[in-house]
Order: sequence, then C-alpha cells, then structure tokens
Amino acid sequence: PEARDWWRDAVFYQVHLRSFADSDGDGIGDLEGLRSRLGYLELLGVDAVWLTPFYRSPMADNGYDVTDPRSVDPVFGDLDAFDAVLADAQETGIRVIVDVVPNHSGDLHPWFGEALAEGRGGAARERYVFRDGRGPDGARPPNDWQGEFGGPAWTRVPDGQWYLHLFSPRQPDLNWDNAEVQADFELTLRFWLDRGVDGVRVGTAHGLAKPAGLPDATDGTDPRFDEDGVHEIHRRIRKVLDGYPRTVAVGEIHVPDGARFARYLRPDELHLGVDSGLIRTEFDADALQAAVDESLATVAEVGAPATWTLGDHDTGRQVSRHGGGDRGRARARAMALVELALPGAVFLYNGEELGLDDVELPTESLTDPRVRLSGGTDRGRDGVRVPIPWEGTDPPFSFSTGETSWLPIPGRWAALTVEAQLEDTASTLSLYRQALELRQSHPAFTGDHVEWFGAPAGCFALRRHSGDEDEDGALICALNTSAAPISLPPGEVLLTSAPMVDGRLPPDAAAWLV
Ligand code: TEU
Repeated sequence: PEARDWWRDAVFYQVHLRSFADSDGDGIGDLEGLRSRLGYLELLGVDAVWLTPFYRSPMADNGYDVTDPRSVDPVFGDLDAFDAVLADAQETGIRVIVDVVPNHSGDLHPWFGEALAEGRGGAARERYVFRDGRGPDGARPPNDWQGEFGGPAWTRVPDGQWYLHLFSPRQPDLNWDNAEVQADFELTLRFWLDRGVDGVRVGTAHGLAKPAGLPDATDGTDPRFDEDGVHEIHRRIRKVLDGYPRTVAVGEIHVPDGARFARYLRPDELHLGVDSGLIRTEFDADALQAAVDESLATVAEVGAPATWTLGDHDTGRQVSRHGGGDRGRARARAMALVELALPGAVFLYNGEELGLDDVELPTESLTDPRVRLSGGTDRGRDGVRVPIPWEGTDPPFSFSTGETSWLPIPGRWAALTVEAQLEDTASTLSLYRQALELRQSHPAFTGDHVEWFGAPAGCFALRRHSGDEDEDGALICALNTSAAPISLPPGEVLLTSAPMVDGRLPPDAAAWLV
C-alpha cells in the first residue's frame, strides 16, 4: 500500500536564511552557509526545512517584497547555490519547501514600474489594485482599510490614483482577478517544483482575494482577508501541486475561527495550515488543553492533520513570551514536549531548539518596516530574527566568517551556542534532539487520537493513541503548569523537560511516558 503522506507528521524547521549561517563574511546568512550546516539539521533530526524568501528583493520587508520570484538575490547566492542546497538536503533525507508570496509583489517588480509609468486606465494597473480616491479631488483613500504594519493601506501616486497595500507601501497587492497575475504565479510554482522542491509555504494564504467594490471595514468585519474567492485560488494552486507527487502546500492562515480555518484545508485546497493556537495561549494547563482540542476538532472536520507551532519570524520567542530567564526557558522546553507529543505536523523556528530569547536591539539596528510605519511605537520583529550563535565565546559566534552580523548577537548567548549545547546533555538542544529522535522512532508516536485523563489542578495528562483496543502503543504527555511538583501517572518515563525532584515532576515542566 501507498506509504502515508510524509508531511502529515513531519517536523519542519524554518530556516530564516538571513539568520542561519553566513558563508561569505558579509554578516548575512546565505544558501552556501545553510549548505555547510545541513549536518546540524540532520543531527537535530528534522524532516524538512522551510526557507524564507531568498528571491531578488530590495529587502524592504525581509525579502517578502519580491522583485523577481524566480531568482535568487545575490546576497543569498545564485540558482546554482540553491540547487546545491536542495540536492544536498534531499541527499541527507531532508525535504525542502520554499516560501511563495502571492499576495503582493515588491515595489521594484517590473510590473509595478510599468503600472506607475503607464498611468491611469492602462492594462499594467490591472495587475495591481489601483483606484481613484474619495472626496474632492480624490484626496482621501478609496476606503478605510488599514495596513497590517500601521497607517492606511493605500498610497497615492503622482497622477492622483491610489494603490492598495495590505502590508508596507513597498508591497503593492496583486489583483488576483487578473489572468496575468494568475498565470505568472503558476509559472513561479512550476519553476521551483520543476527544480525539485518538496513543496511551498504560501504566505498570507487568507489574503489574495479582495471583495468586489472594496467596501469599508464596518464594525466586526475585516473585508481585507478571508474572502470567499480565495478558495478558488487555493484550488488552482493545489491542481498544480497535484502534478508533482509527494509535494505539499502549507498555508499561513490567520482567520477568526476554526470553521473558517478548516475551509482552507479541504481536500482540494492546502495540505496543511499552520495553527498559531499554541502561540496565543498562556502557560496554563486548562487553556492549553482547550486550544489543543479546538485545533484537533478544526482539522478533523476536513481530514487534514493538525499543524503545530510555537513561533516563527513574526512572533515573539517562547522563552520571552513566558517571562524570560530560567522560568521562561523551562516553560518553553515544556511546551516543546507538548507540541512534539501531538499528532500532526510541527513547525520549529530558527534557533528555537537552542532556547533563544527575544533580543532588545538598538533602534539603529532595526530593519522591520513596522517600526517606521507605526511611528516607532512598535519595535517590530527584528528581535526574533537575531542570527544563530554557532561556536566560540564571542559574537558573532561563527555565524559569519566576518566580524559582524546583520543584527548584533548578544554576548550572553555564549552559553547558548550550538557547540556548548551539543556537549551538554541537559541543554535545550539536547532535549529537542532526544524528543525528535523518540518522535521519529518510538511506536508510541503513531496514534492519531488524543484523550485527556484526570490530573491535579493546573496540570494535564494527555494520551495519544491509535484508537485500537491494543493500548500498548499509547504515549502519555504530562504537563505541570501549577506551582507544586506532581506525581506522574504510572509508566516508563521516556523524557522530561526538567529533572525530576524526589520522583515528581516539578512546576513548569512536561514529561513523556509510555
Ligand atoms: O505574513 C503575513 C501575515 O499574515 C501577518 O500575520 C504578519 O505576520 C503580521 O502582520 C506581521 O506584522 C507574511 C510574512 O510571514 C511576514 O514576515 C511578512 O512581513 C508579511 O507576510 C508581508 O509579506
């Protein structure tokens, strides 16, 4: 029989390429740097990597402002370097998916130049969303939409028209009703799939389609996202992927509720949708149990696997979100065991396995457009994008062959380098390695069912099993979010996120048992 689809329970590792490893000394991570460190990802034990955008771009939004989606920006290497990473990764048994950005182009994309040059009413403007403004002389934006990074979602061009950008003004939204936009995106998909990638991450998968007439956002509605028309686009994307066996499309989906989310994962749409439920939930057993149940119920509706994550390049790191310091790290480690115990796919983020925390950066280092567009009230996302500390005692910790890194690495990360953590069996890296190894090889990690059983207040115990009466294969994950140590249920302890104290699981810790 056909083997189970690899992506249904794969552990993906998000390589934030700029921040992973730099081979040429310019302080910016690149493809050759990644290639030289593939052995690390093999040692860690991940199944696949997701590469953040590496296409030609002025980097006004970290490469999500794409000038040419079928190219490699020279700062990251070239197409040969990409092919070499892909070949070596796949040779090692690591699959590769690339980040595609269908909602918008960058402002340096030749299409946008044509749209500006051609003027109002021309076909080049049809590829984007140009409109006349409201009020006398059209001096007010066409509607009241705000951009995700702050400020209006519209910018006026010299001839008086306005163009839509749900993100920064340097990221004009594409018009997905336009045949050329559709055809060009298909070309991009095929370009990377023909090179042999194992799939795509579809950014802003809930964007793309815009409602007819571009109505104002009245109370309680957000017409910018989750338009019904978007599903036809996902069906077209899926048709393309279906021509390439064993590939996967993973959506970044932000919608208000599970029912809306599930629609993106219908059998002819995206394979996976990254679920930010665990990121949004506080460190509390009841709340976490409810979040897990909700996620499982959501995907069960459409027969898709759940897809868990504790963070990405847009969200604060777990260690900091849980208060930082030893306690924050203990909680982050506990959450890793919770996430990796669950059925479904998992997305790990660049450096999460090292227990890295958010870095407070000097203002002059900040590159995120959110900083400027919020008028400085928002410090942006650079603090979660600080490069990996690899080796040695001083920044840049062998991240770069040069002296510096594009964002400064704090000296306090000397204790968190890959080198230091590989040698320490109690390190966060060692915990992740052991967890991934068990998840990969132990039969208890195959069941698709989750049930909960009695646990003291502030704790949960979940049982993952196959649904068969033969219960030998079950895994138990216990989590202690209370202030007191707890006794574990009977069983053989496979792994704990913190040392047991007098035979009991301490607060801020999780354990796996069979
Ligand atoms: O994110 C798009 C997205 O849907 C938002 O949740 C976004 O993360 C949030 O508004 C951040 O302020 C994708 C990328 O992940 C993100 O890094 C890009 O900035 C964004 O698209 C625009 O291209």
